[in-house]
Amino acid sequence: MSQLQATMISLIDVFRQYAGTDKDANTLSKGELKKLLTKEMGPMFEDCKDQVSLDKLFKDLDSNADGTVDFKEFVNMVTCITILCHEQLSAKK
Ligand SMILES: [Ca+2]
Repeated sequence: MSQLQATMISLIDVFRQYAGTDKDANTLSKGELKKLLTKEMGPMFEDCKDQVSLDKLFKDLDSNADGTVDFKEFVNMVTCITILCHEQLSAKK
Protein backbone atom coordinates (compact mmCIF):
# COMPACT_ATOMS: atom_id res chain seq x y z
CA MET A 1 0.00 0.00 0.00
CA SER A 2 1.32 3.47 -0.84
CA GLN A 3 1.88 6.13 1.80
CA LEU A 4 -1.08 8.16 0.50
CA GLN A 5 -3.40 5.15 0.49
CA ALA A 6 -2.36 4.33 4.05
CA THR A 7 -3.11 7.93 5.04
CA MET A 8 -6.57 7.71 3.49
CA ILE A 9 -7.32 4.47 5.34
CA SER A 10 -6.04 6.08 8.53
CA LEU A 11 -8.46 9.00 8.11
CA ILE A 12 -11.36 6.56 7.74
CA ASP A 13 -10.18 4.54 10.76
CA VAL A 14 -9.90 7.61 13.00
CA PHE A 15 -13.35 8.83 11.96
CA ARG A 16 -14.93 5.41 12.60
CA GLN A 17 -13.17 5.04 15.94
CA TYR A 18 -14.76 8.22 17.31
CA ALA A 19 -18.06 8.15 15.38
CA GLY A 20 -18.74 4.63 16.57
CA THR A 21 -19.11 5.40 20.26
CA ASP A 22 -22.86 6.13 20.13
CA LYS A 23 -25.81 4.62 18.26
CA ASP A 24 -25.00 6.45 15.00
CA ALA A 25 -21.66 5.10 13.76
CA ASN A 26 -21.71 7.20 10.57
CA THR A 27 -21.53 10.64 12.15
CA LEU A 28 -19.78 12.51 14.93
CA SER A 29 -21.91 13.99 17.69
CA LYS A 30 -20.63 17.11 19.43
CA GLY A 31 -19.25 14.97 22.26
CA GLU A 32 -17.51 12.62 19.84
CA LEU A 33 -16.02 15.57 17.94
CA LYS A 34 -14.70 17.03 21.19
CA LYS A 35 -13.02 13.71 22.09
CA LEU A 36 -11.52 13.41 18.61
CA LEU A 37 -10.12 16.95 18.65
CA THR A 38 -8.76 16.62 22.18
CA LYS A 39 -7.07 13.25 21.62
CA GLU A 40 -5.99 13.57 17.99
CA MET A 41 -5.27 17.28 17.51
CA GLY A 42 -3.76 18.14 20.87
CA PRO A 43 -2.95 21.80 21.54
CA MET A 44 -4.22 22.86 18.10
CA PHE A 45 -7.77 22.81 19.49
CA GLU A 46 -7.25 24.09 23.02
CA ASP A 47 -10.13 26.51 22.41
CA CYS A 48 -12.60 23.65 22.15
CA LYS A 49 -12.38 23.07 25.86
CA ASP A 50 -14.90 25.85 26.37
CA GLN A 51 -18.46 25.13 25.33
CA VAL A 52 -19.05 28.34 23.33
CA SER A 53 -16.02 27.70 21.09
CA LEU A 54 -16.96 24.05 20.66
CA ASP A 55 -20.54 25.01 19.74
CA LYS A 56 -19.27 27.50 17.15
CA LEU A 57 -16.78 25.06 15.62
CA PHE A 58 -19.41 22.31 15.48
CA LYS A 59 -21.86 24.64 13.74
CA ASP A 60 -19.17 25.68 11.22
CA LEU A 61 -18.27 22.07 10.45
CA ASP A 62 -21.89 20.89 10.19
CA SER A 63 -22.35 22.38 6.73
CA ASN A 64 -25.68 20.67 6.04
CA ALA A 65 -26.97 21.69 9.49
CA ASP A 66 -28.27 18.23 10.43
CA GLY A 67 -26.81 18.37 13.93
CA THR A 68 -23.98 15.91 13.26
CA VAL A 69 -20.59 15.92 11.53
CA ASP A 70 -20.45 13.27 8.80
CA PHE A 71 -17.33 11.90 7.11
CA LYS A 72 -17.41 14.49 4.31
CA GLU A 73 -17.66 17.35 6.83
CA PHE A 74 -14.84 15.77 8.88
CA VAL A 75 -12.60 15.44 5.82
CA ASN A 76 -13.31 19.07 4.91
CA MET A 77 -11.96 20.09 8.33
CA VAL A 78 -8.87 17.89 7.98
CA THR A 79 -8.25 19.27 4.47
CA CYS A 80 -8.48 22.88 5.67
CA ILE A 81 -6.10 22.23 8.58
CA THR A 82 -3.69 20.35 6.29
CA ILE A 83 -3.65 23.28 3.84
CA LEU A 84 -2.90 25.70 6.69
CA CYS A 85 -0.08 23.47 7.95
CA HIS A 86 1.35 23.23 4.44
CA GLU A 87 1.26 27.01 4.07
CA GLN A 88 3.04 27.45 7.41
CA LEU A 89 5.71 24.90 6.49
CA SER A 90 6.17 26.55 3.07
CA ALA A 91 6.53 30.00 4.64
CA LYS A 92 9.37 28.79 6.90
CA LYS A 93 11.58 27.85 3.94
CA1 LIG B 1 -23.80 17.41 9.11
